[in-house]
Amino acid sequence: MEVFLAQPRGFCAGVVRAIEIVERALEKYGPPVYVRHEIVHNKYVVESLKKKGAVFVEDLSEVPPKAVTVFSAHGVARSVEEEAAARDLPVLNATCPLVTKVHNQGKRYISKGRALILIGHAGHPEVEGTMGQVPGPVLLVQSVEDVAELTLPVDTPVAYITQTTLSVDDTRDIIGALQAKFTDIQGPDIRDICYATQNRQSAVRDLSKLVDVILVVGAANSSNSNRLREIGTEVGVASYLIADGNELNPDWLKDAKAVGITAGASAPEVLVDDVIEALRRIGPVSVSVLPGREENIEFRLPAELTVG
Ligand code: 2E4
Ligand code: SF4
Repeated sequence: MEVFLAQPRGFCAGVVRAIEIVERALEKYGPPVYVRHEIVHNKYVVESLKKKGAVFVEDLSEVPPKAVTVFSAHGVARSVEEEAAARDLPVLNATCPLVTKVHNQGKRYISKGRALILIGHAGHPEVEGTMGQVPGPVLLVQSVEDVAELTLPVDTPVAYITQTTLSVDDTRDIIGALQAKFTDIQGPDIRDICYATQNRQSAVRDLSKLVDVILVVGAANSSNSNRLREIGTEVGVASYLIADGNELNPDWLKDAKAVGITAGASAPEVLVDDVIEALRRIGPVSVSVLPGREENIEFRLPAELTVG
């Protein structure tokens, strides 16, 4: 069986930074370090950090007084920041800088008096964070159908922002529907969707041309990983989202000569290796990495973790 690995795949700069913030906080302050929400959506990452002394909570009420607290890469609402400040908790903010950029764009549009539309998935922590960061009402749209249902007068000055991990194609359609509906609309170009999301989506498209089956390594609650699986399915290749090699079902590979593997932005490369090992237990495999786009983006750590 031939195995092709998509390029790029796996960790993005925001995930590398978020995990490093927790690791450095553990080194600098000693365990326990509290993390609000999974630092990134991956069980393996979370369990590894738990072993080093990180404690994961969903609500700040679970954090004891004075405990070092990290906000996850997905960002938080202002109410969460305010609660941490009111309790005087020492906070390290691991929100990806590209998520923060969206928050800032949203705040700018609201300050200019525009009605704000967020394109994103209801209930996702990044969406909850973004909606809770902008000082004003936010209309959430998830589909072209949702745009048709917006009841704002069409000449209302509006602006849109997006979740960072959306399908580039679906988002282009939703933006198109918004632009067709509203006469005074502003928002970022589609190319402003996070670089890592775009690169992984175009890499899985390239991969799909060569393979009979696509395995996406990533967690079920990872938005960007789900989008990669969807793209595979949309172009007609049987595609499965799996956490690791244990979830590989040999039946999927019965007629497959070539298998493609990619990984979501929150999935570590050891899990890709684990899937390749699981394939080897089924039969001999030869692995090649596709040529793809090189990424050399790095984000700076918070200052308190780089000095002393
Ligand atoms: C923050 C923003 O948002 P998603 O569910 O894809 O998060 P995940 O933790 O899987 O990936 C990292 C990440 C975090 C991506 N964008
Ligand atoms: Fe940041 Fe993009 Fe990675 Fe999300 S996928 S953490 S926005 S770099």
